[in-house]
Amino acid sequence: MRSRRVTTAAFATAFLASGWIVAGPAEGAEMHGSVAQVIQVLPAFDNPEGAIFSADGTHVFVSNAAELGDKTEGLAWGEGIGYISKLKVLESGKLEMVEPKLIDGLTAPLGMGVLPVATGTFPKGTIFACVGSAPFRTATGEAVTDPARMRTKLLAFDESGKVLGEIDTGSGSIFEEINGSPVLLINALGFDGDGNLYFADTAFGGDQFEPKFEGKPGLWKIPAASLDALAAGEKPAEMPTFLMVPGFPDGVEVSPKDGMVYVNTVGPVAGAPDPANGGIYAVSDMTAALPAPVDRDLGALDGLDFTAGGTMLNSQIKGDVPVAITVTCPGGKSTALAFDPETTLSGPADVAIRRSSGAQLMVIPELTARDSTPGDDEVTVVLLPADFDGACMK
Ligand SMILES: [Ca+2]
Ligand SMILES: [Ca+2]
Ligand SMILES: [Ca+2]
Repeated sequence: MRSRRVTTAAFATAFLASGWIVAGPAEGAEMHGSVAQVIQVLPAFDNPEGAIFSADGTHVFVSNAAELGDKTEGLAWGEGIGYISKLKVLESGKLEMVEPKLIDGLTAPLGMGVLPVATGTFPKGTIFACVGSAPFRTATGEAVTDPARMRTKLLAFDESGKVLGEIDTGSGSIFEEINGSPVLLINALGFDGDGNLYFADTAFGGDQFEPKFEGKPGLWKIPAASLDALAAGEKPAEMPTFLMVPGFPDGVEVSPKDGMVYVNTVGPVAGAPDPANGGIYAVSDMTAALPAPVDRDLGALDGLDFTAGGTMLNSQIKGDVPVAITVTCPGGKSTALAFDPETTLSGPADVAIRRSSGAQLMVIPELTARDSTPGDDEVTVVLLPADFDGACMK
């Protein structure tokens, strides 16, 4: 590849151009045979990027990335004004706000994941969130050029909002020691069943600093046994490992079906070079070469999650691509998700699915690009009918 460089300006321009994405019967696209029922649109957020269900499925946490909108010319998250909301899942599947700002004062909270096992430091069910990413500016829109001020990290908290610890991935961290670049855009994370943590660095945003620098887009693995040492600021016995992923990886999740780590790419949203042109990779070995993508040419992918039956759903944020959510049956090619009633999604980002038998709830945060009115951006809740995974067999 000639260059992996993409400018913050290009990223922002693409977001500006991406506009509103209309989800519904996408012309020409093959549709999945089971239709998502839209049960709620909740306009109560500020550029919501990520959603996650609590371990017992009774609550949903939403990350509000707080993009600055008309305070800046280019896309930038506001330093220290991002937050995480807590909502309760009602019997109907609808969500009810419990605490709009459960955790406040964050920069660019994005994807989240739930720890499936206990470590010495973190109880089972601890929520980890990606925070601190570039591109960001001060809350009033002033430029930030000191790279030391970029504190990307994994923030760990419990369901009451109590912060239990954090793992530094920014300037001077072990992650920079390993591959020569601090983590620039820590976008999403997922755990496997043993508690190993995987996260994606999209690595946009190095242009805001002086001197400018290029990040390294790719997938990181933190062994479960190393979480505590890293949170204590110590060198772990087993170091994190890095796998370069071209095309600017964004969403990541471990399949409950085959145990592989799936990661998608968002590069095309910024016109950035992406050999998969909005694709999905399945990784089983962090030390082997990246395999060919399992699917490609899907637009600009953001979120990624699985149903109980191992059906994969990816969200798509490029405005000129009509399919907003793709559905990929195990071993199959991707189709489009249809909604009833038809709905408008404004940048569907890091989706969450509550895996269960019967109908499964899916929460879709809409990142709403460059929005200037905080507090009214949407999260859409849909029900994937009981026959959703079964429709893969037909
Ligand atoms: Ca905003
Ligand atoms: Ca994302
Ligand atoms: Ca708004």
